[in-house]
Order: sequence, then structure tokens, then C-alpha cells
Amino acid sequence: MLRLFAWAAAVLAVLLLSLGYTIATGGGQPDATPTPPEASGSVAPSGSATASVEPTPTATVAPTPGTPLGTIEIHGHESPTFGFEPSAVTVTTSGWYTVTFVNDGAIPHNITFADGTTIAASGGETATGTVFLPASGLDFICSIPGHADAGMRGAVAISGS
Ligand SMILES: [Cu+2]
Repeated sequence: MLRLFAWAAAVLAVLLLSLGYTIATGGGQPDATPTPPEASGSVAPSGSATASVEPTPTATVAPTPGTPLGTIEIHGHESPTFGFEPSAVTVTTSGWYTVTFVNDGAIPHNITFADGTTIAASGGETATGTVFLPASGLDFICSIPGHADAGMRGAVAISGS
């Protein structure tokens, strides 16, 4: 009986040892799992690749035609003489410009460019328009009868072309 018990104890000890070994080996497996995170980390670059597609819509906004390069302010008056101030304007680059016409007089005046663009303002008022200035420059007058001959003439020159 004693030998049988000893044998059974030995078998049990072997079982426990093998079970303990299995647990120890199983406990070692979790240490090998850090590899998958690296694989999931490689997914991130593909996500940023999709983000690089977004700048495309912004590029289509840039070529908007007629975007003013700057603003030119010109005053007009009939006293003490008919004229523009300044009458000689110079900008560096050909292109679209915003023109602010300030009528310092008491009667209506306008700026009429050689291409037909007209910006008119009543006495004491201000008007704004947009004009394309070619590389050759552009002359302007007040188109109200008699005003150009009285002195309301001017020109815009392009210096950088
Ligand atoms: Cu005038």
C-alpha cells in the first residue's frame, strides 16, 4: 500500500510539474505579443497618405481670374480747377486693380478708362470699381462733356513691365 501511494504521489508530482511547465510556457507567450503593435503602426502612414489628397481642392481656388493686385485711389474735383489727384499714377505690375474714386467736388464726376471702364460718383461721394491695367498702361478722363478738356485727364503707367 505504501509503495502504491508513493507511486501515485510520484505520478501526481510529474503531472504537477508538467502542468507547471505548461503554465510557465504559457506565461512566456504574452511577452512575444509586442510584435503585432508594430504591424498596426505601419497602417498609420497609409492614413496620412489619404490626408495628402486634401490640398488638391485648395489649388483650384488660386487661379481665380480678376483678383485685384492692389487698390488705386484717385480724387476728382472742379475747384479751383478741373482735374484728378493724382493724374499720373504708376503701378509696378500689369493686372486687375481696385480703383477708389473720391469726388471732392460738388458736382458729378467720373473716371472713364480707355477700355470703357467707368466709375462715377456724385459730388462729395466715393465710388469703387475694378479695372484691368495692361502692360502698356491705361489713360483715363472724366467723360462728362467739357470736363476732360477743362483738365480732367490722367493716366496709369506700369513701371515693371
Ligand atoms: Cu468731371
